[in-house]
Amino acid sequence: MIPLVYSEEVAQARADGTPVVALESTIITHGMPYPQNVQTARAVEETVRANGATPATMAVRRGEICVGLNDDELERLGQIENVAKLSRADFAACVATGSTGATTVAATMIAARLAGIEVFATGGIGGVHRGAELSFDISADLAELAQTPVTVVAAGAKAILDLPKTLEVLETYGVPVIVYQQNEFPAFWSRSSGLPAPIRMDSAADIARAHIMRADLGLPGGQLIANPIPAESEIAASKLAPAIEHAIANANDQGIAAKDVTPFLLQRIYELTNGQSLTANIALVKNNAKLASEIACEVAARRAPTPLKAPYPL
Ligand code: PSU
Ligand code: MN
Repeated sequence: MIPLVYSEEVAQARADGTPVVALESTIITHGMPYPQNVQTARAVEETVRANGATPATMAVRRGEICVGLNDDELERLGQIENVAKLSRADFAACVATGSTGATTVAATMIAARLAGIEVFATGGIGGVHRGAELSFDISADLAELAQTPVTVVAAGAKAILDLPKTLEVLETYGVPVIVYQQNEFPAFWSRSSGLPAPIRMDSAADIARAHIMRADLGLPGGQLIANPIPAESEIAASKLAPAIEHAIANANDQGIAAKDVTPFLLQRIYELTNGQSLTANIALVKNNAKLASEIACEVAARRAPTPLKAPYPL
């Protein structure tokens, strides 16, 4: 038996057949400081509701896979320290031993598939780290996108990563990388990366159609939707470059490795930019939640033909 536990509002949405958008929890526990992490998580959930879908923040709590967290649970998750960061490799072990953990993009996709949720919003995905030719540090998020049928909306990938290599690996794995409404792959805090969009789409309806066609064709895996940060919130890549270099040098000096790398770099960049990186991060996550909700509505409309409402035409 799979120990899935639904929040009240997600259970209701499922009963009603209305769209649900998955949200991850590692961004709360390892991606942002308290209390902004909890405030952001709540604001993102509100954005999903305001755009016609129901939010399902995923986590594992004492061996239960939570599909949706209530307000108290979000608050507690945001406050606890040293909570595990779960990816594909440690997800089953955490559930089996009755432990607690926050879900990364990879683990959230796994939980979403189990719960029948097809669309997921986050900030940025994990990818190929700089120097991966020596460290072999490539996020399990990429392999997950290759095999789990969930459409993930992110603001591209962070410039802490090697973006050209990240796109190469996604292409090798056959993951569609669809950039929303521009011709350039976005770089998280900035709208431009200098890299061309592998695919461009301009509407949530087109993205939903591609998601459904992929399943119909029997192609495994999901889609990565790269949604540029709103122009008024972006930070120029050149402005962030020194902080990124500095953070990566610190990580190397301190021998930070494996799953500690991404949280360490995010925290260092937050400190080095005096919190500016966080303001942009919050804006882009909300922006992604809006697009994901629109896509989820379009997918739902195509999956279940709307029954005729009374009075029926004669
Ligand atoms: N990138 C961000 N913010 C984040 C993460 C990545 O801009 O919070 C988190 C996500 O949960 C992502 C994970 O799935 O880090 C990737 O970690 P790793 O590189 O160890 O796979
Ligand atoms: Mn890694």
